[in-house]
Amino acid sequence: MKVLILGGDGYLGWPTAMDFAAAGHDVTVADNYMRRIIAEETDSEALLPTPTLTQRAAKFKEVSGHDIHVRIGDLADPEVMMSVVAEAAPDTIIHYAEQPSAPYSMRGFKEARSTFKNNLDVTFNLIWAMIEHAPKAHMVKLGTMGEYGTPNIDIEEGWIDIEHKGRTGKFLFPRAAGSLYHTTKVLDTDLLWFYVRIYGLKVTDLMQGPVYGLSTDQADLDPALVPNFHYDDIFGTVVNRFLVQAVAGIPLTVYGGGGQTRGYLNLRDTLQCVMLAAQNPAGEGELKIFNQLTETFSVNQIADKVQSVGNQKGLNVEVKSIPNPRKEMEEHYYNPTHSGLIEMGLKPHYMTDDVVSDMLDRIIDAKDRIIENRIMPRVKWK
Ligand code: USQ
Repeated sequence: MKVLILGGDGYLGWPTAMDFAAAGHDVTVADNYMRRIIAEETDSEALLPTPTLTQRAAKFKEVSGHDIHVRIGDLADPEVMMSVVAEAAPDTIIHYAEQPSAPYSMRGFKEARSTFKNNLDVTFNLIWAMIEHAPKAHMVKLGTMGEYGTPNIDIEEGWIDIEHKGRTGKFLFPRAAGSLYHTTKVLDTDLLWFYVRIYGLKVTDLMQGPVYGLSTDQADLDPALVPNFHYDDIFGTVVNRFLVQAVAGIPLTVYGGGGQTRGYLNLRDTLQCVMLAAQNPAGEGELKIFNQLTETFSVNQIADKVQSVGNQKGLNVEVKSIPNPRKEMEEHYYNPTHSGLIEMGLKPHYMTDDVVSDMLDRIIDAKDRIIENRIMPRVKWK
């Protein structure tokens, strides 16, 4: 396949690029370094050094023999998007090119506006670039489980059959996101569904939960290929944050009651899911939706797991509830269906003690790089 990866510099984008290239696909990545710029502005740089995309692609070629073509440009600019899609002439387009931080999107007007503009503009430009230059291509779009929020009913995979006054119909599952970032993904889904219905585009929308991990087959080939591993309050996801806190000797920052439950997955499983989605494309005029997670945990369960494995390694891990900076339910029902990707062949890597222990070992090696004032939450939901 000719594969174009938008947002190829990200935590997921870069490992995905290596994974597809290693599998023999012809890979182009595009990115405007928005995350790097925000990380610098907010003092939220990743734990381990991440060379530029061009440098990482050169290192990957050296150690694996595979090429990754790099385009640096702002995909929110329609001309850039049109030229990237026209030149790459892709069979598959993987769309990660969004501002992914919920806290950043809630920081103030400037941050909300830039998240809204970037995320919606990139999706809209991509839709039109496909219509004009790649109408037969399949888009694999990264959505989020956060689109659904935490409803008091089971969460289906994207669609729900509703019976109303004796008649039935199939609709997008109701969405109620908890941050502006998550809301941009709800809007993306509606936009995609419109263009799928009316223009016959082929789209798979992957509703993914929080990801953890820093190891993949390709990333492990050289330290320069490591994914951007964030532990700060802006880009760090909860499991990665707790691992770093355990190593730094900072009590694990459980927000509020800690009953907040989400569907988690290992970075290795993100790669499998995206590959499976690419290999099983949606048909013309079809919007396929999968819930991309492998197991559900509450924040307290994650804290207990990191504490228990950390203590076995002599880290003396403490857990401390702090006031919740977010507006979210701290006790709630949560039961998402997630059988679609398993049926396509996903073989999950669960969060076992060994997996947690290996991640802690990697972080212990980088302990000197941890900057403690990046850990406490700096953004409150107003
Ligand atoms: N949390 C804590 N302590 C922390 C950090 C987070 O208790 O130190 C809690 C949060 O309040 C939340 C849960 O952990 O209830 C998950 O938070 P998170 O920061 O790991 O994840 P979130 O902000 O929801 O966003 C992340 C990614 C986002 C992706 C999303 C999937 O940044 O790009 O879309 O996970 S999901 O959460 O399913 O919407």
